[in-house]
Amino acid sequence: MNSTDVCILIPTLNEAATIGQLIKDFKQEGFSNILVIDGNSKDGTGQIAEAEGAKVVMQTGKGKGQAMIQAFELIESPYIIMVDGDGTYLAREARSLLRPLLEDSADHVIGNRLENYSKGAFTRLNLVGNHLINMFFDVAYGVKLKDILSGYRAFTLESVKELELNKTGFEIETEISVECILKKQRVEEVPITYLPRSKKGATKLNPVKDGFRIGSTIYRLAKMHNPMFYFGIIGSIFILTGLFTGIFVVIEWWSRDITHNQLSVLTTLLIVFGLQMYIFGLLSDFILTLHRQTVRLIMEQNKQKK
Ligand SMILES: Nc1nc2c(ncn2[C@@H]2O[C@H](COP(=O)(O)OP(=O)(O)OP(=O)(O)O)[C@@H](O)[C@H]2O)c(=O)[nH]1
Ligand SMILES: [Mg+2]
Repeated sequence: MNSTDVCILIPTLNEAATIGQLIKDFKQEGFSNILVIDGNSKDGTGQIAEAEGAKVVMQTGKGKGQAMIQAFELIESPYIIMVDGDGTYLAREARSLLRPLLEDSADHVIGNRLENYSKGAFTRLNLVGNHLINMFFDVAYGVKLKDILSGYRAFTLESVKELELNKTGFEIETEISVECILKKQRVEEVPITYLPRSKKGATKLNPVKDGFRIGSTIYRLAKMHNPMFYFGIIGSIFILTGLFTGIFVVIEWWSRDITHNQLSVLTTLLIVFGLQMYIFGLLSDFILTLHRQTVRLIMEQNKQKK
């Protein structure tokens, strides 16, 4: 592999404090093909990156996700390393991310931050949020990944072209991880160092708002992969509410001889609707299994023809 076969892709929004050094570090590691996709930074990030020899493209829309999607359209190099511009990841670890791709044991490599992070790199809220999101992802997709939100990744151009990406904000890493699973790509995780953000550059991530968006992305995308999980959650909410009102109705009738007619009807509706959601889930699961079997058969037949 020639080092220009690897495109270092850096999304930036006001990262003047760190971008220059980051580009220098990657160049020192032998990577000269560097693409900065900038969100119209106001602090001179683009100029610094250009002066350091990176190709700088201004994003046409808003958000990290939109920037990444736009950049994937522009890249022609067979390997891509995606890294944040805030200096929290180390250029010298790039080769360990590339290794599984070069050995052809993976299509997509995630740098796992959660095994070796520096003190202060995660706030307590971010750390708990990351663990919860990884657990939720495991339940929804049945795949144990340790750090689906990592911003340091390596993948082949071929694999990223396969992904259908639409998320414009910080949900992009989640969507990439989900799409890799749906497209049956080989995903590997490699432990990396994670450093605290420079005090000079402010975070663009709102842990509560973006955390919620990420959680809901995992949930909504699960509809096509694990419908029982998707409909089961809605069903459970209705059944639990129904049980709650139902228990209240029974207690009132038993202890005070009061009959709540309206609440009894509501209880029945809630439980019936909840059970229906479970049935939807089961049926969708059944349809999906049949669909997967059909796709597998078609693929096998196509292979035999070749
Ligand atoms: N082009 C572009 N880049 C963005 C945008 N928002 C964030 N970024 C960049 O995406 C990278 C990740 O953003 P961060 O704010 O560091 O988010 P984070 O790493 O999840 O959060 P921290 O732990 O606070 O660093 C950084 O390099 C940002 O400059 C955007 O709207 N457009
Ligand atoms: Mg960051």
